[in-house]
Amino acid sequence: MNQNATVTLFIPTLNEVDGLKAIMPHIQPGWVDQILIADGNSTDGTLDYVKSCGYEYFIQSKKGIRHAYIEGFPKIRGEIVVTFSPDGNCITEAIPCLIEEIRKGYDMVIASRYKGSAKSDDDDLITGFGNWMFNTLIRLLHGHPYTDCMVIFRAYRRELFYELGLDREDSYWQEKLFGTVMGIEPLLSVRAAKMKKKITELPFDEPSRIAGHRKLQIVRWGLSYFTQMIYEGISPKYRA
Ligand SMILES: Nc1nc2c(ncn2[C@@H]2O[C@H](COP(=O)(O)OP(=O)(O)OP(=O)(O)O)[C@@H](O)[C@H]2O)c(=O)[nH]1
Ligand SMILES: [Mg+2]
Repeated sequence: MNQNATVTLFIPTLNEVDGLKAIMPHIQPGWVDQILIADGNSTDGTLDYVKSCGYEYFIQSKKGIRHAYIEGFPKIRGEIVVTFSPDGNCITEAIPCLIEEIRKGYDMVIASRYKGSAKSDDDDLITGFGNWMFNTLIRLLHGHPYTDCMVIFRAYRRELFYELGLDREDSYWQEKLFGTVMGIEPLLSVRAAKMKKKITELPFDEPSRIAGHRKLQIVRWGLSYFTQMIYEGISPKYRA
């Protein structure tokens, strides 16, 4: 990846107007080449705010967080994508640091809430344990020592999304067993590890959510991701 590689900041939103208002002014326009808001049909004024700021946006047609990505990726013009949650969980100053690592040649860099002295004020015992368990599974099954395989805040080469088959419906069959729609980050992490991609993590704290509501479905997602991790452990696909 060259020094001039272009960057898209990809921001999924679902009823996140208060977070957006607080966080977006801290993002310096010069950091990225495109800001793309992927909205999941918000009803709290998120879109009014997005439009008033003139941000590029689209409204996803299928429900569920991963469809924001699958429908959004063809609209991403940057060669590097930074995925960002505008709910107060992601420290904006980390954005240029993540981009710099990809420009150095990494395929993916994660803003880890658990590397070194970094800490999360947002995770609770259950989500913290889930993250630790999935990191441990990936380390045991594929040898990659993630400290934070679940977090949304990360940067990667845009093409990695396609190279790892994250755009494919059949990559997420586990969700049907549990009646939900999964996110993409755990699969991105595990397949990047299986494919021996060049991955790094930088320590960044995760402050608490500043407003709005958590959309995470702990039980359904936990079960879906667990099934997905075990399946990826035995599947020969997407393995270097
Ligand atoms: N477009 C879209 N965005 C979503 C959807 N669900 C959540 N989001 C947004 O994605 C970002 C991350 O949300 P989640 O991964 O659900 O995390 P959270 O609700 O903040 O939960 P925690 O961070 O674990 O407390 C937030 O900006 C949400 O508004 C969805 O279905 N579609
Ligand atoms: Mg959050």
